[in-house]
Amino acid sequence: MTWSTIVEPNPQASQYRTGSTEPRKIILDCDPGHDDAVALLLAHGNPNIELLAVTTVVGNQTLEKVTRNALAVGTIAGITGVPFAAGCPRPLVRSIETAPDIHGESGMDGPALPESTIELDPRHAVDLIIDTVMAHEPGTVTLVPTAGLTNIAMAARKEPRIVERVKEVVLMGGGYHVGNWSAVAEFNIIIDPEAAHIVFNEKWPVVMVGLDLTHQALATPDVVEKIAAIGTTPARFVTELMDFFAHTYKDAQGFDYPPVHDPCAVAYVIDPSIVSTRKVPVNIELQGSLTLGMTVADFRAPAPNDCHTSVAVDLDHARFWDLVTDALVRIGEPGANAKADDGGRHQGADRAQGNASDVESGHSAQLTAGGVK
Ligand SMILES: [Ca+2]
Repeated sequence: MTWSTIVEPNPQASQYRTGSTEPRKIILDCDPGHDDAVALLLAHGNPNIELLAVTTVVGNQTLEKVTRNALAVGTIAGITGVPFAAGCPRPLVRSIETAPDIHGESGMDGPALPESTIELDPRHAVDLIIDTVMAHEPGTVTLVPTAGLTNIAMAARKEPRIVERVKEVVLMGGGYHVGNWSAVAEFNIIIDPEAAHIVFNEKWPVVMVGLDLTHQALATPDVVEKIAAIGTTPARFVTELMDFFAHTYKDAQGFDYPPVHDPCAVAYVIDPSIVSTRKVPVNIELQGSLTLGMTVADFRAPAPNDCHTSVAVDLDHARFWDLVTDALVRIGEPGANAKADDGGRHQGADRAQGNASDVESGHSAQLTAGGVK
């Protein structure tokens, strides 16, 4: 990998999805969260995604903390004109369960976080989701939940018409052969299994980007080096996130390199050839004393014709990380919107500042290595 391929937008990563030149409209429902932060940066920085809204829900940490973190990431990325709204402060039925062993007490420990320059939308996230879906043409909005499914389930119950209007739900959660919060259950599902049950049983297309897939999305040293070489504030933020994430994943789950789950769902929306899937019925275990929250996938026979669920199987690791680095290059140095607590800006960040306006004006394809070299 040469230096120029590190810092130039990757042409392959920028290819539009087959058969469509329109960016995919998404709502990112998240609980930042180290990997949620990368998902948000990928969604913002990729030209094939139109980010309609960012909503938060209790998960990795309390609603208050993950909402603050989401606003901080949006500030670092220089996101403007996208509503951010806070949603449900607890699961539908269960008590709150957070993940400080993985994400720290703040929910996004590691980097210093800036004061947010983004004002929170006054609407509840559930209402923002409903308003956004209903305001767009049917079949044009994709929901991308990367957290517990409380907000999405509530939205489907409050306004059932969204179910037939949503293009698909591409969620990070579950796993058909592996768990992480129990032997068979994944965190986002087990923290609110009733909500997951609602989401998986509504008849919208559901793509489950689970641990089987996301455990392939390891932030290996070569990946982190490429991101560090970009030299901007957002890129440095990601390397600091990955540094913390690597330590907790090593200590808590024995990973040599951390799996960066959430951006895999965004990557699927950008280019499904990076994330292969298989159609299979999936349902959520709600009664099992050992298996609560298990995403039970029935692989016994060819999927029935009315099967509306599929699971992610294989990740193209290189192209996935190319998408992430490409998005960071395009984001460039948001400048005034990213005053980090440390007060000091990386030299490369200053040199990259010219790129941000190109991205804003939609001419991101003109970005060259000169901006950051
Ligand atoms: Ca998450």
